[in-house]
Amino acid sequence: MNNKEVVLVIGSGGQIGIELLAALRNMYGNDHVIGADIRPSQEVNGPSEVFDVLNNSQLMAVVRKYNVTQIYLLAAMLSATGEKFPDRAWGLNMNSLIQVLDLAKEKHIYKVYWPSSIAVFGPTTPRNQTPQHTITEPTTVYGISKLAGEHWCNWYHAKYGVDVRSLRYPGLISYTAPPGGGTTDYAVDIFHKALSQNAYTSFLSAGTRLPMMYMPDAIRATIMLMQAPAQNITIHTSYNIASFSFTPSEIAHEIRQHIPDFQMSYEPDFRQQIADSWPQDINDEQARADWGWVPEYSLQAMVSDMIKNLKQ
Ligand code: VAH
Repeated sequence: MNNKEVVLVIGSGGQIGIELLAALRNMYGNDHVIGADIRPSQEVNGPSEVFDVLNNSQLMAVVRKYNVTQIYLLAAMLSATGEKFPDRAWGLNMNSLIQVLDLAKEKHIYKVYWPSSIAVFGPTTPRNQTPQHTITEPTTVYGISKLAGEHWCNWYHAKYGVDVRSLRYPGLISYTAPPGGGTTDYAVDIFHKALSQNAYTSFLSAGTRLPMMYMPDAIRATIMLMQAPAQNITIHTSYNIASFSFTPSEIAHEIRQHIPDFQMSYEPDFRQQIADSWPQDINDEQARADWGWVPEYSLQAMVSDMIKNLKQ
């Protein structure tokens, strides 16, 4: 491990950021990883900054203050919220990325991680075993911004040699952060409600199958990608990665193995249309071939771990 590495995690207070910050602090040492978010953080294991990633002078000041070498840019507005505030979603998701890519182009930093999403796919994309290269006609502002961002990453790599890497995360499930305005976040909220109320009303219909992943697998995939030798990276837009897919009725069945009298009901809302535009399962053979991706958690293991940790 190069002890001159200084990693800045922008969006360290979010669903991915909380866990990625902890994993990176374990890898590089607490003082070599700076947490940054627009809201103050409760996390005090290492240096942290509060600033708006869209304020370029503040971003530059933080990069200079700590001699940052890598940036993980996680700040984003997710799919459901983005449909309510399209201008803000586009502005945050796009301008933050361009500013960070420019820092790499100008050699202030040398490596960037930026998350994409299965939201780049749309209703015309093949829904099963969705390939790495396929039709991408997203129908949400969030998906449009993630698709545009992927092509910006590819352009900065081709034109300026910027080492920016990206994963198309499926719906992510974790117990360390509350649901955050995502269409897949029913799969997080369901655990909180099952334990507190023994019941949950799903905003997606019973048979809505979506690609999902347990956060520990997503964090491990992120670090595997960023640690891979640059010559192994053949995808400079964003890699498909997959773990398991399930429907609300299937996860309800798994929860009942732990909470037998758990009651599930269904009241689909505007998010049903978003979910119906996304794939049901993803082909991730390119990630497996290029940098050895293999998921570790099964649906059953995820449910068991979520309930165990939320009970604590
Ligand atoms: C969302 N959790 O629901 C995010 C994710 C695939 C979905 O990008 O918006």
